[in-house]
Amino acid sequence: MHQQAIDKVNAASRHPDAQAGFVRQLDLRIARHLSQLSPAPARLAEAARDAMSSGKRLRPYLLHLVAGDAADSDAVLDMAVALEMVHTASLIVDDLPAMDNALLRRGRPTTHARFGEATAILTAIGLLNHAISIANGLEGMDDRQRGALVAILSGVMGWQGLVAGQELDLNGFSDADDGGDALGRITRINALKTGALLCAAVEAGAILGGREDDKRSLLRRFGEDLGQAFQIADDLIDMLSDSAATGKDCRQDAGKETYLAVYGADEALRRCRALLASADEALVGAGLTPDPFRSMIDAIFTPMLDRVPQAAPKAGAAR
Ligand code: GRG
Repeated sequence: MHQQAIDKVNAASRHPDAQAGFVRQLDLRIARHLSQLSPAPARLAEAARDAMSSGKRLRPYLLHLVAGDAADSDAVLDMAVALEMVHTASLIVDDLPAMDNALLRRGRPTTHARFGEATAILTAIGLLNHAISIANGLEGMDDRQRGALVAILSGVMGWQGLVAGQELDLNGFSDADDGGDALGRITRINALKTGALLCAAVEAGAILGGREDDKRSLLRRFGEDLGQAFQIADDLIDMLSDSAATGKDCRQDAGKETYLAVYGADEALRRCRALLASADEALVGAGLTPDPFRSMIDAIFTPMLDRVPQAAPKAGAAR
């Protein structure tokens, strides 16, 4: 029933060869980690495997690229699995009836639709826990580096990351939160719910790849700009595309204060391109070879923006 949607999502991802090779390796590593869940109940393990079985793998690939010389190390692959587990847990929770109440994700029934709400919640908690234990067990580094990677993962899940972004996205800012004007509020929510995990991937890659400290702030700007651009593109397809094309429920943002809702589609597209140009500039400034990042960004953004039924500019046109 959902095969058509899966095929469309996979085709739309258009992984360039290098990215496809990494994703194959990553999927094997994910399968290895999820085959070691015993004595977890079989149904819970099946739900975890089902939830983790697809996706564009953007955060793992970012980590791999930023890690440079260490890109193919065991530590990078394991940390990539941990990041994807956190991301997948956040999608499972986001889809729950108490949140977006979505039935389709990654071209498949959402975890609660297939396994029930209770198992979906337990699967998400299990994945978060597993991610931390992977980071705790990383080999080939000193305790300080391992501690920093654990701190990145636990930080991005919590009060300063996904949990905070989701609360503000669903329930808005209270007077005590001081969200500022509409642009300030939108930027903050997007930074927390989307940018934080992309920044976590970039920062973890910088640690694992031994990138110099003086490059870190430019790399952070790269992650932040990419996160803002990604959320605007996601909002565009949520509003203007459909679930047959995206593999997930659309119109989830109706009534929310998004960049698209406040400024309109043309301005959202312009802003998305400007952010991608700024991200590219930061990457070059940080001294990283930009070509594989550009291929990745084109592969992710062009199909997203192409789904917008307007004269959507190509992602690369910003450079
Ligand atoms: C359980 C850690 C945890 C947090 C709970 C639910 C929640 C708080 C946060 C979710 C925030 C959220 C869903 C942000 C949207 C991020 C986003 C644009 C996701 C889509 O990412 P893609 O397109 O998805 O990379 P795939 O499926 O390709 O991996």
